[in-house]
Amino acid sequence: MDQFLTLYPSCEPFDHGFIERDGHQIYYEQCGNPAGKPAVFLHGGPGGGGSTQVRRFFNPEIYRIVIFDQRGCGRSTPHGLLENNTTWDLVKDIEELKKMLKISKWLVFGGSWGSTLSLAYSQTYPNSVSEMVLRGIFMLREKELSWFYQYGASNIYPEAWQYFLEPIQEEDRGDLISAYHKIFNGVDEDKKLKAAIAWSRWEGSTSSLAYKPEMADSFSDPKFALAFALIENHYFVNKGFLEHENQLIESGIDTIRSIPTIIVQGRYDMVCPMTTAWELSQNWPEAKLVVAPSSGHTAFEKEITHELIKATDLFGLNV
Ligand code: STX
Repeated sequence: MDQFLTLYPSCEPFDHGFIERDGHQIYYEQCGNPAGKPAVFLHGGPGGGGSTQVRRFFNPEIYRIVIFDQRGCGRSTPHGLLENNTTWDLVKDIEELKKMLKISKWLVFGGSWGSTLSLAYSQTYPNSVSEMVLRGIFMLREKELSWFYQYGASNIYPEAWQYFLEPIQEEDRGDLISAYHKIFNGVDEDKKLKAAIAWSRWEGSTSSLAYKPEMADSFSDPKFALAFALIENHYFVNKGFLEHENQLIESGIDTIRSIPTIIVQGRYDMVCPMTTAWELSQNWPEAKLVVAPSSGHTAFEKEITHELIKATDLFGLNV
């Protein structure tokens, strides 16, 4: 590929605000064309928050872009709050936001945990979704959590892994998600913060195909790391609050089969290995799977950005 599509120019929100639910103030913003095609961006983690960069995956002349920070993270408050914070709470928030903005259907765009949430949302409210663009597919199944937090990715990034192991005592390393959970629910705030940074930095160190120190550093920011680590760990200990682990990838597919969907997956995604995207597409051949042949996890890999923008441009032709 010679010519890559790149991010659209930066744009400023024409509207922003908060919705209040169950003790959470949930931040949202709208950018682009107020009369354009509605799209909602679902960020990753869970606990990652939105950013000004993610607006740029959409043509601002075509799209009315809605971005919101999921409960407890980003600009939503209280920061890191885990009460009333489940997949199904977030699904309801999305639908509530859509109703409040008087949108009848929207394109749903989500990567990583955002892809999980996109499937949970679309399977709950199939009539609310016009199209989907999904990236770096993550279904929170045991084998996926174990690959990233116990044994797998550890073999590819041993030096980053060493740092991830550091806060956990030798005898507790047989179940690292639980060991971190104990620290996050303990009373030692200093230990909690150090562990949150180690947890978060692991993901920042493994998200791009070529290690980017600035990405590892940005994930180590204490405020970001605390919400990111606590919320991710809370969702993972609870297995995504799913009834069974194949709920979204198998039994739920019939509900959304006819929604036009493009799945973009990096071949060398170390956070969410390609098997999951492959299994999803085997169960859902109507969705188009696009493999970025030399990319890792993040949406900001050159090939992945290209494919995502190609997808939003294509769906942007649908009115
Ligand atoms: N978490 C994968 C995920 O959803 C296991 C994710 N990884 N990085 C992110 O999200 C952000 C870029 C949003 C921080």
